[in-house]
Amino acid sequence: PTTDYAPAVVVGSGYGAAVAALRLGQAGVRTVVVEMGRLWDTAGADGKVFPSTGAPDQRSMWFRNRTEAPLATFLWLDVVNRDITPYPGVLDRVDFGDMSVYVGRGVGGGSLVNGGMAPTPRRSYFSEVLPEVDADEMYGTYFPRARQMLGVNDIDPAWFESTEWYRFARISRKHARNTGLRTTFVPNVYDFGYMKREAAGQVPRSALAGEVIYGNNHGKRSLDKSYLAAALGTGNVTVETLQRVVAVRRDTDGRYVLTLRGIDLAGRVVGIRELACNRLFLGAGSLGTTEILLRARETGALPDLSPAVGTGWGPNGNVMTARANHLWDTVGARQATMPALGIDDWDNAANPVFAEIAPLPMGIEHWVSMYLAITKNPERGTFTYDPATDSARLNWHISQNQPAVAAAGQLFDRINRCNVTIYRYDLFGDNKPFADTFTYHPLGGCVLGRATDLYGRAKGYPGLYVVDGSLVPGSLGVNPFVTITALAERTMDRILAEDGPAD
Ligand code: FAE
Repeated sequence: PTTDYAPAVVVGSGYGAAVAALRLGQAGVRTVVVEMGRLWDTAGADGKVFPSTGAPDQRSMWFRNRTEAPLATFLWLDVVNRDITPYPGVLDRVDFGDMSVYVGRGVGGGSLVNGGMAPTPRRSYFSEVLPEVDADEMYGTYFPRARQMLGVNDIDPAWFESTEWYRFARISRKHARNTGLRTTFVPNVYDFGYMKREAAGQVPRSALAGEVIYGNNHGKRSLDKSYLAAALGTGNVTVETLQRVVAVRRDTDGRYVLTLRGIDLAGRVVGIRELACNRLFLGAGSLGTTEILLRARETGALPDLSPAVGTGWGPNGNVMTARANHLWDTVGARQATMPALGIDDWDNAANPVFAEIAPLPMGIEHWVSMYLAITKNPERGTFTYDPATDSARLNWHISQNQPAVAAAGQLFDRINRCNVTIYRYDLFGDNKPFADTFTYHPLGGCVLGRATDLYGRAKGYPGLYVVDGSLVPGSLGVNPFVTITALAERTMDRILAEDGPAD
């Protein structure tokens, strides 16, 4: 294959990758971003870039014959999923036995499909998770920088109290208060000003039209509109799409050489090529980056990588659950898709839980209160390399999610007791009130200070960096993208100051 060259290459285009691309571009470094998904900027036959959650089509999922939405059923009926044609759609679900991981695919990574919730972790818990990172610097410089760059904004409390679109959240708040629990507003990167105009009928609807996990057509400041737009604006950054990194090695003059597999929209392989660089920034996410490095170590391509590569993975204690409300506690047929409120019981040392109040926008009154609980699950998974499939396998047993289910159970048993309500058993399959077999928050695999130094430099390989969620050791206590972004800002400051020119 022919070998191209760029001084710096960034793999992936999610949060860590987007920060790396912008800061490299601003420093004048010619940078190529390589993304396995497509660029989401062109409207389909329906005039929209993304399909709605209620009417998913080929654009919704990554090479599937049928959609695999997190809620399998409603009243035990499979009404949610649809048959589709395989296509490089925007949401992927990576299955590893007892654990499935939802990830975004496309220019912008997870920012294209996520709920936009942008909390900053409790400082005390951040310091517990990453004790070697200077918290003064993070909370004084990098968290504020990340929030500003990402366009984090707050909901207008007066509008929240009055709008039918957040009735579901107010009902859950009432039940939390009846239990003596505290709720808190959660900031978001969805433009709440735009959402207000949606409600007023002044602009096309997105969050108020059921759009979220298969992409938002309006209102959300995904990375393609923030960091990546700024990166392209430097004139030094280019993005190559539908190119998957399948191998990395180092040549004799110390450059990193990537093998890229290009596909077309039908998934056919259209080319294999090599791309060499002096500086390699891995931002392929917890699963992607860990797989790339684990494969490189185990196949002998980069044999001196740390034994810690592949360890320290966790699902951020994610558990979903749902409660059935009394007939008088209606949640509303109309629900905004962007969560705006959380039950914050993280300071309960005996049972810390942060539970976001999740919408279930079905266009009908269903009396369901749904939650994504983030718990402090100490269990960790490890990845092993499987030569037969040339991929990373996550070793995670269902029993490892028991601490998370127990913690969520303690909190929601209390809420049910105080409000004389019960769980819903029909939503997550197997008659289970808790969804404990998937996560939206994969974290770890190349943990900061273990697989890398304290700034994401891969141990043993100068010029090789990790910049994404694989650095975070499995748990954060809140939704992770603000932290991933802030850590990447910190890393890029240090690397650009200390590691010399890329050329
Ligand atoms: P990520 O955003 O996953 O980007 C990795 C990119 O690399 C992707 O675009 C991949 O396609 C690409 N890639 C992977 N492997 C390769 C390869 N071999 N070659 C080329 N490209 C590759 O990484 N977090 C929040 O903070 N708030 C929320 O409200 C929230 N809601 C979520 C809802 C859903 C449905 C999902 C799936 C996630 C949610 N998250 C949320 C999690 C958040 O999106 C996630 O933590 C970040 O996107 C992770 O950022 P990374 O930079 O690690």
